[in-house]
Amino acid sequence: MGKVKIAASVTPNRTKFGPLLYPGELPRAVRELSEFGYDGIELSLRTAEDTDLADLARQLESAGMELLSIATGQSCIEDGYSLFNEDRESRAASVRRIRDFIDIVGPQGNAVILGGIRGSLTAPAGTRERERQYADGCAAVDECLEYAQKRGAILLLEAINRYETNLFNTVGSCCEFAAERNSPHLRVLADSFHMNIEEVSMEGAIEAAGPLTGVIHCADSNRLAPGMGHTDFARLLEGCETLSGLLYLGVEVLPLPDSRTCADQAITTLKRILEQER
Ligand code: LER
Ligand code: MN
Repeated sequence: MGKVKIAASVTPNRTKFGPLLYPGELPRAVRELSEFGYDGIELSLRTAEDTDLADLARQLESAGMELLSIATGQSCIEDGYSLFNEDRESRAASVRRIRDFIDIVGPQGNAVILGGIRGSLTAPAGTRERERQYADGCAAVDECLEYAQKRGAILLLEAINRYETNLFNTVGSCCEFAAERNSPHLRVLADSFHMNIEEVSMEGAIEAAGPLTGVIHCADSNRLAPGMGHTDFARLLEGCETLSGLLYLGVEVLPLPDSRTCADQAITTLKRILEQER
């Protein structure tokens, strides 16, 4: 594969979800990220109406950047919608949101992330209700996948740590789910912040996922920009250029001390590592 792309997670919204750069300042995000050499953005949205997407496309084009994916967790955080919700209407609303996002990125073959929008299993463990809830959730994900296949988008199932959800905590569990579907439209998102909590070996998890690895979210151990904590990114990203399914490396970090400092620090760290690998 060619050069590995680098994207930053941004949002037009002032959302409760913390690890996003330039919240509420999209035009500034595009300007500054292109100045630092980012290839694109991962756009975190609550709904498809959150921002003027035609205007954003124009800004990105003139900055030489791409909309590489849409992140979807705000539907759960802000509205309480989730794909594995026991409530049928909540599941249906989640699927509608995902379909809207697929319509935006599908024509370019780009991605929609299934992260926090999965929700959690809430029915008591070991009961028929719990089994039913899991099956209904899987059916909702499959509905999204079927639509992604039709429209050309890629779905990314993200491994998220146990303190946020009880579903798909490890990269391996996401791979298992994806392997059962065996679709080129479903890949796995490996986030270093979550892997640091859940995996025996972070680089081992990525190596085992191999071509199923669609995106790696790069946040340091403290969820700050790579280089601001103690995660060994050189080790984590060794060989990432050979991952045939890798769409980009994502910078999904807390904007501390501020977005500009993080954006600069993250890409400087990641580019230094990628260049050393060549
Ligand atoms: C989203 O990419 C993420 O990493 C999660 O923390 C969302 O719950
Ligand atoms: Mn993430």
